[in-house]
Amino acid sequence: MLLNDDQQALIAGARKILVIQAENPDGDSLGSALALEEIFGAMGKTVVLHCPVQIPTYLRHIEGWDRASYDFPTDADLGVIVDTSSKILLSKTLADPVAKNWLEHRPILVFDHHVTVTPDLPFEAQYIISETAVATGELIFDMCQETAWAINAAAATNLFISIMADSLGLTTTATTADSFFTCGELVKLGANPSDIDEKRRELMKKKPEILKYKGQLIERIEYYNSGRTALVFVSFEEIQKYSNDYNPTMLVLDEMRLVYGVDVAIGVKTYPDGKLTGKLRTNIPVADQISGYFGGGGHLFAAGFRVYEQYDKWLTEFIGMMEKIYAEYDNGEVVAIQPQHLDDGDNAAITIDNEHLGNFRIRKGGESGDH
Ligand SMILES: [Mn+2]
Repeated sequence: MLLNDDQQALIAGARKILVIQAENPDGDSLGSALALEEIFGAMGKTVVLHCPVQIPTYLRHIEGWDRASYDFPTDADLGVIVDTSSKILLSKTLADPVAKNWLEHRPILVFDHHVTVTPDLPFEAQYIISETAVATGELIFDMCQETAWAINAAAATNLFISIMADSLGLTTTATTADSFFTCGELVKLGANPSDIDEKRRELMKKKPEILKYKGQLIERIEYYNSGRTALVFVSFEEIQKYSNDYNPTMLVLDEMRLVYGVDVAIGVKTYPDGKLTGKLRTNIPVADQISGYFGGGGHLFAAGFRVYEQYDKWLTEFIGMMEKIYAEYDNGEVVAIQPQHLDDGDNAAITIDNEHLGNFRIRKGGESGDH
């Protein structure tokens, strides 16, 4: 059984349940939280959704995203954390003494999947972690099957969204036949894939001037390190002009990674106060290492940082550092675990062998980049 008798009794006996997402909300965590809102709600419970950060714009096609709130009500009698088992991703919530105290004194269930690091929440919690589910949404579906919890059309839609998000449309290596089966069942229960994708595409639409600007950015992409590094620079004037409509770097960054020979794509922005931010997408597992050098953080294939440095000076340092990183990578000196998905919202447990990082300055816990 996924949930033992005690855990089922905890849920059955709860009057009000607080569903908690970590500070890297993605389609899986949001879909799972909204699905639990429906599932527990149908059992007659009051369900409240907490997320310590704003739901990113790209997820706002998901109906109900705005119900995830910064608020941390303390009158719930059970907490359910979705899609994370690590304290680092709950640091914002834990920084609030009231929330921390609540978490330390209430029963907490954690629903998660594919965790390759040891769960380390600094309070008592019962972990229900699937080794096989491609998404927390798939685990929740399996729980529903076991416990005969009803899945209404809204819950089916949200679970479908969560599985599609983490499996990148059922294409990642962690996707199984069961993931496909689950999605089929969810469609039977009322998830409408074309309707879901139509809403997503509607949200992705851009103004004509943004597409024109994208063309300019593509023309300005620079290649360094024998074509292995693709870089695009965005000035503050452009940030002011366009970023309300679209994050300039995200217009081209993923496509820069899809160029023959490119291992590392970076978008760099500068600000009048001397701040410089870098957003990284890579094809080799070094993004975290690069951002770490500049005091940032992130994951193996997606990371970000911010520094206060003059652009030309920074660029020289960056290109030189990339030479070293490529040399080390080519020598097999970087040891990495394959992540389960690649977007910024990735909470896949990722480790890099620090012994092999050589002279690089690793300053963890910094900014994980702009959005
Ligand atoms: Mn997930």
